[in-house]
Amino acid sequence: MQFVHIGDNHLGYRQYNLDDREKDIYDSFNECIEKILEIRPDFVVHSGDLFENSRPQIKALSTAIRGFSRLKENGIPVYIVLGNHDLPKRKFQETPLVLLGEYIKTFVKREFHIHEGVFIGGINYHSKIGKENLIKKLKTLENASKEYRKKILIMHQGINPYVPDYELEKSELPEFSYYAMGHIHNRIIDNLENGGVLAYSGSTEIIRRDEYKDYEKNGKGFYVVDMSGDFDKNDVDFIRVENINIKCRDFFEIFIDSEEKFKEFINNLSNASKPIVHGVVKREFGKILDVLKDKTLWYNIRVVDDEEIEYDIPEYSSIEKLFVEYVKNKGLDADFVLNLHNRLINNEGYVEFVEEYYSKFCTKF
Ligand SMILES: [Mn+2]
Repeated sequence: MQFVHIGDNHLGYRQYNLDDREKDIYDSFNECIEKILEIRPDFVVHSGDLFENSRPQIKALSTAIRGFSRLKENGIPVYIVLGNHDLPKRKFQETPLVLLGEYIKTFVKREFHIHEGVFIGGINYHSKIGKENLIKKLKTLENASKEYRKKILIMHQGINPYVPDYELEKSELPEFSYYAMGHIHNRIIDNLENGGVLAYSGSTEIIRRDEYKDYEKNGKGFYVVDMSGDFDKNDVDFIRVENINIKCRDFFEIFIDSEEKFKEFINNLSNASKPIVHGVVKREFGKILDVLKDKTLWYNIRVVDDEEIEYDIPEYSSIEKLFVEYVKNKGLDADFVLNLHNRLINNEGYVEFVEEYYSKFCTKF
């Protein structure tokens, strides 16, 4: 028995407000669908954030519909949960997944599905405020899955210790054979003490610039999970997870303070695919901007004078960690503050986000 684990496609996302980046995101999704059709798995589990937001563009919708209908034509069912991005922000809204109803199996009206003897449980995204409900659902799935040997749990959550900001502890997870996780965009595979395999398949394109490092190291795409065999308790070690990789847009982080580095960078810029370039350049190499105009899709360069040269590019992940710690020390909800901050700088859905947050405290809002 073999299945595909995919998630975090963020269809509709427009990085730097560029048409090309919106298209990159669709292309990477389509490439994944092609590869899944070649592999012909028994089914697909999708761990959420199919869409960038709960009111996706028509192009995002039609891309999803086309992709999933092709899987259906080929007899490959898709089991999918909602991520924080595709979850509706208002009470009476419907999720965009209702338009895909024909092609997918969700966990909106039921907690689990059985696919040829395999238990597939799914839980839509829960924010920290919904923690109690999340734990209750885990308990329900734990009880319902007791009699099954092969059991998959699909979730879209941050888990401690994989991210600094999380909703769930690793120790709070009930026993499953495979945890198909979404939310963290880097790839993570962890063999748990209970014998299960916990895996984040990562995003299918570079949604945030700091994901490029993981893309270089671990690739992006999806997993093919092999759970063949009898699968009595001693067998769970034999879950095999294989990376299937696709090509994403290149992101370069540059620091140019010598003729050598300047030449090396210029030579490496290929004409074929235009990268995105961030970085710092010493003023005497400012002419690099003319090259970047033609040869990159987008760039953001800081030109510095000699006395500023000590500039060190800190890792985004550690800045985020520091920020979360700072906010937590102030006694604030770090999840809310971080999320609001991101929405404000990206100018997306912050009014709805705040309304949703407060509606949880004031029922008459
Ligand atoms: Mn995501």
